[in-house]
Amino acid sequence: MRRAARFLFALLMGLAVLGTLGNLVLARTTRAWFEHDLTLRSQLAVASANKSLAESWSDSIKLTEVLDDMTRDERIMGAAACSPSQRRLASTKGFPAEFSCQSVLGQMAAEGSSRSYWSTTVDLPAGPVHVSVTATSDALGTVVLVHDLSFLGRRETTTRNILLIGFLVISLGISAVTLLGARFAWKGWTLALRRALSGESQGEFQPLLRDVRSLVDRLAREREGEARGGAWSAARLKATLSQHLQGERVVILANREPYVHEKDGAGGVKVLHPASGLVTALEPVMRACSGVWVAHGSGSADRQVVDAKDRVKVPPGEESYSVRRVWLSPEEEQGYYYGFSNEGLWPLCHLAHNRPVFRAEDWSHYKAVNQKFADAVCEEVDSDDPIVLVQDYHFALAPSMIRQRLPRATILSFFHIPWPNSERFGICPWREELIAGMLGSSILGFHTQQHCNNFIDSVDAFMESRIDRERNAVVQGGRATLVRAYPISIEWPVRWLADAPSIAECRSSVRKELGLAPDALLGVGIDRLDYTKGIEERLRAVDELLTRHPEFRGKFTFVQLAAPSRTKIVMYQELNERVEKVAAEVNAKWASGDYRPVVLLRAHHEPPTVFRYCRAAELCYVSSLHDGMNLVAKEFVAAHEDELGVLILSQFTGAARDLTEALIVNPYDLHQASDALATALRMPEAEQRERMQSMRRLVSEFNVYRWAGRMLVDAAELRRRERMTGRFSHS
Ligand code: ADQ
Repeated sequence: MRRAARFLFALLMGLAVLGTLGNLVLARTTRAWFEHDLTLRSQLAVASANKSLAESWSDSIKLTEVLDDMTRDERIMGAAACSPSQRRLASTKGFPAEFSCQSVLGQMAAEGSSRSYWSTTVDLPAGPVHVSVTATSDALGTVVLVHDLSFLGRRETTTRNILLIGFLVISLGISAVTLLGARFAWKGWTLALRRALSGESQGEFQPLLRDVRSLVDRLAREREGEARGGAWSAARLKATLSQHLQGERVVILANREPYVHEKDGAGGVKVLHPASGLVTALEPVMRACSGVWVAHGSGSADRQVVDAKDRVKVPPGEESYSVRRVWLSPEEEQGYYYGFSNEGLWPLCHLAHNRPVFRAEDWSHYKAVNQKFADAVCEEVDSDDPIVLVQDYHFALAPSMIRQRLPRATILSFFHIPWPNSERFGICPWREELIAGMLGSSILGFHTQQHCNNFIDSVDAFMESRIDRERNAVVQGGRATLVRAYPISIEWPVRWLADAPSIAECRSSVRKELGLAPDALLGVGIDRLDYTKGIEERLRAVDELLTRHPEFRGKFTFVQLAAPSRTKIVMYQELNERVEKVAAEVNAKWASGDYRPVVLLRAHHEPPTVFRYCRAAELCYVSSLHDGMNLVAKEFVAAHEDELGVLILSQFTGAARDLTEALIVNPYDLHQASDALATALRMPEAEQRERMQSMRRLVSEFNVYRWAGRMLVDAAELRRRERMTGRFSHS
């Protein structure tokens, strides 16, 4: 209705402008016509009186009578007879005092007119007049006639009013017709669209409309969910699970276990939280969902604490779900984990310039271990259509293995690392088997759309299958695997921050611990010691900062927490040595007295310590050369409820797509990175606050519960559809 009113208003305005312009043109034209008419009339009047004029030309009284006769027409105000020498011979009473023979004929001469008649229009105080000069036929002189033009004004006003009314009537007519037409057309169009959206009509817009429909559905679902459930939280995830999946038990398959039991060396057992992004993200999800986490039992005391079925209840003291441990022989661990997963797939998927190593025996172990874990999953499920979350590149084959035993399972696989382009992926000798294994999934998730696209391109390049680009799905044997981007995140609020010391306490305790001055400027880096994380480049950027920005020498220290990782692999051992060497070089260059620019803490740290360091630091530099997401960046943001601190983030992390208020850098460009360090250290508090507020808003909203929730809701939707289309026979 508002749209129609706006349209009508615009139409009327348009017509009003048109009307005004038309009126102007018309007024000018009619005036020109009237003036031309008056000139002719004047000539006619003089011509018809020519004889009388000639007879009385020399007698002023008679001449005045003749002129009086000529001015009987009420529109002629007055007339005058002028001699060739511009003298007034006679004139009527009404001849305006403003004119004389001299003035009129003078003006005529000034305009260079040599014709037998001439006319002009003059505005007198009493109104406009038309003045015409006509020569008598026998060249006795000229007659000046002055016509009253005020009637012309009146006539123009009348004409304009009639015209305006006419225009208004026409405008209203046109508007009404247009509105009616538009209404019918809109009605028809919306009806057609509605029919198309509801799937009634077939046509070339169907694919596009299907996309629109699913987007609308999804947005509506999300909006409805947001409205009903508020922000994503553990409670909301739990509620979503029971609402959409009738509280079905979730089984997670991941190589790394969420709790590692280690011998403490004094006959006791300690529990560790592994330094792993996957665990950081999934553990809170499992707390919310309950169920079973199937993982490799890697801790030295893991066997001591499990029951007869290799299960242990966790989290310690707040038991809400089970960990099912699978044991691997050293050969299996070597071949499957260190070999194919971390010397083959890890460098294959990360652009960090390390060659993947593919060994046939590693591949055999990889297949066998995937089968072993798939079997363990099948033992843990409590129905024949369970929901299984398969995690990461260690288990590319498990989805199809699980599906073979449980054809009706809903299998959600998530790759925590990037997927390379098809050309790069093509160097893997077992590329077809890997893809076929992954296509056992119902939904296959990556952090970014780019990784999804790369995967679909790889399928396109190497597999016999149908790619349904409308749904972003791969169809094989009538079964579809949806390929979707689900950017991962951290829990919010972070459990470890609930009773963390204040930021001021963290600042002073960390500085004391590191032997730094209380007002020292502190930067932090927190990673597994992995060549994809760009730790060498990071320490070199610190060196560059001190070289190019001398004011920070003696004041700025960078502390690197580096958890040893995959230490059995030569590449990692070499990295370890290189990082130590770079740290020593930078320190040798810039250390003085108690001051050290780099503190390298090569150890695993429990989450409370990780967060204490995050809170103590002015800046955090994440310099990954390639990273699926990177959760440390989000943890640093979460740690700063004071809204201060600056995040410097590599453009090659998935996180850089979300956290755009970080200082985004190319970690290979040491000048740029060192300038970013300087910018961060000089950044005014107001700017820090602005950036941090915005990043905190994003991380709090797009937290890991949302990540899991969206995947599970998509899974529920898939199950509903499959039940409707008969793939599942029970209701
Ligand atoms: P990771 O490569 O492990 O994860 P990241 O996302 O940064 O990388 O997560 C590391 C986790 O380990 C963080 O929670 C961090 O606090 C912790 N951590 C790091 N160093 C530590 C240390 N020295 N001591 C103790 N804890 C430490 C993979 C992908 C990422 C992706 C995640 C989640 O490589 O790109 O973000 O999975 O999908």
